[in-house]
Amino acid sequence: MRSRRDFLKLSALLGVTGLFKSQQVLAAPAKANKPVVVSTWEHGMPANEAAWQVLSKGGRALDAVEAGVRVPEADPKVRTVGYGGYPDKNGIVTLDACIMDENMNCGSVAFLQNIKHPISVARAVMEKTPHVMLVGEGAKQFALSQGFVEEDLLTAESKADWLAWQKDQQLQLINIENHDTIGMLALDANGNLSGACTTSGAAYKMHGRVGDSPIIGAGLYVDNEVGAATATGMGELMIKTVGSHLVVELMRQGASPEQACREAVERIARKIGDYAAFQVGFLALNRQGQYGAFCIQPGFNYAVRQQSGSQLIDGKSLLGAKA
Ligand code: SD4
Repeated sequence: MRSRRDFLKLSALLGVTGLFKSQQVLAAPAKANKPVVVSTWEHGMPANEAAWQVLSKGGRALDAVEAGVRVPEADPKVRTVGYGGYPDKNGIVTLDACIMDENMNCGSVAFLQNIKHPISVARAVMEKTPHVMLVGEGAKQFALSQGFVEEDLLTAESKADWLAWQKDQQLQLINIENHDTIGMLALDANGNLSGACTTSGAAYKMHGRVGDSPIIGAGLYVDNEVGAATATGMGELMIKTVGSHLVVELMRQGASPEQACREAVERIARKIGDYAAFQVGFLALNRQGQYGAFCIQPGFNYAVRQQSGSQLIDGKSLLGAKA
């Protein structure tokens, strides 16, 4: 067995004691801004309030993000999350969601139909199965076995829009007029991070299409030593760049949340030729409770709730005046 002296000698040889120290600073910030919750788009405002109910009482970030994103999931006026979300090209609402906690536990559902709260099914996958991801009919069967009920999620408004769209069958690409996924990140009073992401995906997508939102690393990533990130917009671009994981790794290397989001957007712009035709927005929160965002097109905003109150902030963008 190695003695403490051997360990110290080895550490000195490798020059790693400094590294350990800097990781400790990241893992246990003395004066973090906590609790705090951030989420994508204007519908993040009421969602954050639900999360704040948990966080302000000293509750766990995981419970906060689940409670938060359930608000737009249940709101038929939010047309790209949960109940009332735009259907796919066949007129079927299919939902994607994932959740991740401070211990690297995560759960995900994709292509889920007729269940209003995919985020809670994702949490059940995380907590009650040995798996990370369930899809389609299997995910639904699992949800039913857990007491979730089957519901029709296609509202009269979404059905009418789909029927109108069917006349010209123009595939809607995700741009600034057509997006709304909610990604939410929270840091609780104990200094722990969690995140959740839930969506009905791209409107009138191909039947069976799954975006980034249920893919751990693409639509959401949490590393309690560093920070958390989530994404909204054209999911194919986030999958190709494993965008949310990239943002967290950039923060690990010292980037601020906004710098990390910007670098991830610039990576997309460097690698993907037609990036300017799409919207992508990243939102990040680090272990110190600092947050930031960056997107391709102007128009992306995010909601913040902390002790000092709530705010809706315009994200800086690559193609906008604020870049
Ligand atoms: C997707 N990223 O399915 C989702 C859609 C989205 O804001 O974010 N809309 O590609």
